[in-house]
Amino acid sequence: MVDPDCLFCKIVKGEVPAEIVREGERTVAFRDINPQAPTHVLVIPREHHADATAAAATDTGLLDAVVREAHEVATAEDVADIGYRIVFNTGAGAGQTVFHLHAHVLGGRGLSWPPG
Ligand code: DGP
Repeated sequence: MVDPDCLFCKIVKGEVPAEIVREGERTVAFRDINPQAPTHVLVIPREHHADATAAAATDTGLLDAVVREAHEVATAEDVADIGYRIVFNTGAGAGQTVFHLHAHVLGGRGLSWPPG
């Protein structure tokens, strides 16, 4: 499914430009427009799902594909060995602003815990 009004669906279709780092059968990975770490890549499914909860309810294999791709991105960016973070902001209360499922892949600097 595609939502014609969704920003990330438009990136998948090439209607909105993005710095794409990897493309797979089910996923697209591109650099975040407002990076919070030296590596800050978003991994999204080609299909539109509002968030992780929605994706899990309809297609659990999709979350697996997104997480595996996030790891591939971290490896390609050379941050997998030192440690990186995969974040799914899920819901406005958790800071989600774009309602197309996306994994933030963050690395290349020390990452403190707990997150804000
Ligand atoms: P979240 O707050 O978890 O929904 O993260 C959305 C992220 O999407 C945020 O870190 C900024 C990024 N973003 C928003 N608009 C664009 C865009 O047009 N292009 C790219 N590359 N990233 C975007």
